[in-house]
Amino acid sequence: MTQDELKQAVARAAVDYIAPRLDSRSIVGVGTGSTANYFIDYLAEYQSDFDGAVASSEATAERLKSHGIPVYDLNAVGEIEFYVDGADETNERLELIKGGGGALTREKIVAAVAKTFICIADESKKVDILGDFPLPVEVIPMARSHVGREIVKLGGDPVYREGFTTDNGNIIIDIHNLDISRPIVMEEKLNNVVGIVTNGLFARRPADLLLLGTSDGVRTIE
Ligand code: ABF
Repeated sequence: MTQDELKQAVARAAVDYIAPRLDSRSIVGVGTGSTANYFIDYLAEYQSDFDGAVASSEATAERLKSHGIPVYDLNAVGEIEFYVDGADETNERLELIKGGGGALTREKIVAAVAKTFICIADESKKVDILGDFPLPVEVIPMARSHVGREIVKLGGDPVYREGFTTDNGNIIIDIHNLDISRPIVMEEKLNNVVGIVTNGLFARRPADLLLLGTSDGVRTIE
């Protein structure tokens, strides 16, 4: 199977998992990226079975609306039962690196609100130790140099993502060669750097369920 077919398989598996658990008041949190896009397309088949969605990016909001799925502001909804999103890397404990697409801040907010966070990923994303994928951090533009220096103190190599502005009007720095052998500790250290809005480690709040696309089928890990 191609990587794209694996993404489609996990997106389909996520819809199969949540569809029977939705009712007319349910709000679904929806992530960003190519795997999440397949999820949106399959979720649209069930749009009469739930109320609407909260989107983790402008791009996702547009795609949901193009299918006729109502998109709500997070502040206008009560509970989010499920948040479904992809990842750039996952380890066995379902701690993740996210933010390759630059939507990490809104993704982390929706994940924090959701009762169940379902991560959908093809097997290329599964690693023993996080960190081969450069860790994205969203940064207030005026703090760029300061944050870069703090990242060097933490042992990483900061690389400014040229020509990219987040949905929140900020910049992204990708951290290369960072030791993420203790993901929660590193997430908290980065949380303490003034000027970083959000870092792409999802370890304090990992996924609850991972649907991993492999050539032998979709593996469920919890
Ligand atoms: C988002 O999309 C991310 O946080 C991650 O950066 C990315 C994964 O992309 P894809 O599904 O296209 O591989 O979920």
